[in-house]
Amino acid sequence: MKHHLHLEMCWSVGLSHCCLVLACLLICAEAVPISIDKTKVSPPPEKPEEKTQNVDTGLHYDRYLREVIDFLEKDQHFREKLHNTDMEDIKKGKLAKELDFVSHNVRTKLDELKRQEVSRLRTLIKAKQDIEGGKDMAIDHQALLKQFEYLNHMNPHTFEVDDLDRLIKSATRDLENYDKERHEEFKRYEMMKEHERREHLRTLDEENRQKEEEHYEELKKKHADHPKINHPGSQDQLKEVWEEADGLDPEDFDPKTFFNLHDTNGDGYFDEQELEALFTKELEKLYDPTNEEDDMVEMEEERLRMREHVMNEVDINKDRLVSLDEFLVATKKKEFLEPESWETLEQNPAYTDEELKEFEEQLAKEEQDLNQKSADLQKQKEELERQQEQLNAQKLELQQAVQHMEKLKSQKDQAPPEDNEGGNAPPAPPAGNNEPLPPGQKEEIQSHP
Ligand SMILES: [Ca+2]
Ligand SMILES: [Ca+2]
Repeated sequence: MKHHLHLEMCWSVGLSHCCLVLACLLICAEAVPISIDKTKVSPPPEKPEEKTQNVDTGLHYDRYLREVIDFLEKDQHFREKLHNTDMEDIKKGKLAKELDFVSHNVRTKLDELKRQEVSRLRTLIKAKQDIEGGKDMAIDHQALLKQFEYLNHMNPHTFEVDDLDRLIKSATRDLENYDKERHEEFKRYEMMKEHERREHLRTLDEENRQKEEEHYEELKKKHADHPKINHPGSQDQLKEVWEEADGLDPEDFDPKTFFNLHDTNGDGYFDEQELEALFTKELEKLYDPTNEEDDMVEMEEERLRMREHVMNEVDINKDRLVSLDEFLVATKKKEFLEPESWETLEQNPAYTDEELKEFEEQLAKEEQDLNQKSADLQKQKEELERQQEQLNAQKLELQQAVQHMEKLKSQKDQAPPEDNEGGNAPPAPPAGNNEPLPPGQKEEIQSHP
């Protein structure tokens, strides 16, 4: 859940970036009608000053953007907007706001596009390594150019290592920030959890508070009681995966075979997901979703910690991928063969007392602001009620006046005829059922036996 939320958050940041680029592109293509085939939206014409401006803005977005536009065009609401929006509105960013209305289905597809973008960046890394490894001749430049055609306006003939470096750097920076945000989010999650626990304790009487505290300590103990956790990325840990997940004989353990088995997409690298998948066995020793004491949000944080630790140790060139060479080098190190014990999440508190204090103060301040707002609203409400009362009083007065007038009128109507002496008013009709029948009828009834 948390994880999902976070993805959405990241996505919306990415999306707004896209919108900016989208708006820029559309502005640059001002002479072209909006309803043109979007595959023909080409990067802005090459101008010397633009070339330098473009250097650091992450060119991979151009292609990504084109696909995003294609998908957005499939969304009924957005398509209508796109065709009915004029240039001024686009410049003012009104179109960007419409993205909030893009249907969920389209967003999921956009998430998929984002993943594809990451995969394309992986290809770039490989191309760069091939060039550096002197395998330049083996690269099919035309095929690569086709896949990364957005590079064309920058360098029409070949990929230079510099071009690739820039793209790789921007991608790894994004991913690093993503990890950092996840840690921050987790920290806030843990502080909120502790805060709520303390708040709950405050509502209890002495006896229940003690019971609750004992229960809490018990759960902590229960959670801490687990089979030995292998050091992530160590021989012991990988051997356990080899034996239990792969069903192979531990005697036959071979790093190269292991690498190929778990390079699930077969691209010759362990990426972050492939590494994280290796820790599932260890994490199952620590976390069971059916246990009250095991928090699955914490499990995912532990998985992230493990992956970061291994990446840090093994990824020598810091491209966030583990090549077979890097992996084999790591398997010869002392840390692989005789690792220290792994300190789990609980042994490394997510926050300090000071940070918790600050967090709680911030919460208190927010609550105070809310209370202030609520007090203001209460005042407004009271004022409205007062006005309402006044209105009601006026209404009552009016009703009474009307009643009074009606009473006067009916008194006037029921007044005796002599009061009308000399007037033109017709005589009042006789009351009751004594109204005389028309002469003919009267006689008919009377003549009846
Ligand atoms: Ca792989
Ligand atoms: Ca690497």
